[in-house]
This record gives sequence, C-alpha cells and structure tokens, in this order.
Amino acid sequence: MNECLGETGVDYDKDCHECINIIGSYTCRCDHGYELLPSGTSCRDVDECERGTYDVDCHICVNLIGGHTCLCNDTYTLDTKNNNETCIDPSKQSSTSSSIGIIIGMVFALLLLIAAAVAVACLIKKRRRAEKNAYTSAKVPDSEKMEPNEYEELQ
Ligand SMILES: [Ca+2]
Repeated sequence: MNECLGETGVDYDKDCHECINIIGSYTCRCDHGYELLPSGTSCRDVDECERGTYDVDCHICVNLIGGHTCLCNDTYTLDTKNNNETCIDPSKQSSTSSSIGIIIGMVFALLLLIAAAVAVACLIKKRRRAEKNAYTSAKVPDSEKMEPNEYEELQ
C-alpha cells in the first residue's frame, strides 16, 4: 500500500509535508524549521528558542510555527533581510555608505589642505620676490633724492 498516493490527513498525516512511501509504512520530509517526529510519520515545529539555536543578535527569541522571531531591545528593529530572526540597530544600518562618505569627505579635506598649502607657498614666493624688488627699487628713490641735492649744489 502506498499511503502517499492517498488523501492528506486520511491516508497519511496532515503534518507530513512531503510523504515518502516505504515498505509497510511511510515517512516524511519536513519543511525548513520543522523536524520529523520519532514516529517518522509527522512533522513538528522546532522550538529554536528552547534549543538555543537562534542568533546571538536575536535579543529575546519568540518561537513561531515553522520558524522564530525576536523581541528587540531599545532602538533595535527586526532585520527583515534575515527573515526577522535577528535584531539590528537602524542607525548603524547605513554604516557602510556613511563611512564611504566620511572617507570621501576626508579625501576632499586633504585635497583642500594641499591646495591651501600650495597657495600659501606661492604667496610666500611672491612676497619674497616682491621684497627683493622692493629692496632693489628702494635704492632708486635714494638716487632720486640725490638729484635735488645735486640740483641745489649746481645752483
Ligand atoms: Ca519554531
């Protein structure tokens, strides 16, 4: 007799997720989050909380049929990307993108600093050149001052 060809809940257990016919009986393959009962003909939920198989980031484990979820501390929220089986800090969610922003900001700040240093160096060079010119041109007014004296002497 192949019970698996029969009706669910009549010929084989309604909690037998995938009926597998064996000689003289049948057994079941169970969905994720379930386990086979010792009888081998029915599946039951695994209590992940009781077994302690839940993630360390699941603050308070809450067993569900076919899975589990968590109660999260303070500002933490359930991680929907992880089937609500862990708690995450929403403020740290975009940590990778914000750290990239910080790096970009630091690079820009560094470039600005380099640009400022180059500008200052150019200004110093210009000022030194101007000072040199002022020194050489400073002699010119002296010689110009001499001119009136010379003019007076000539008178
Ligand atoms: Ca469960």
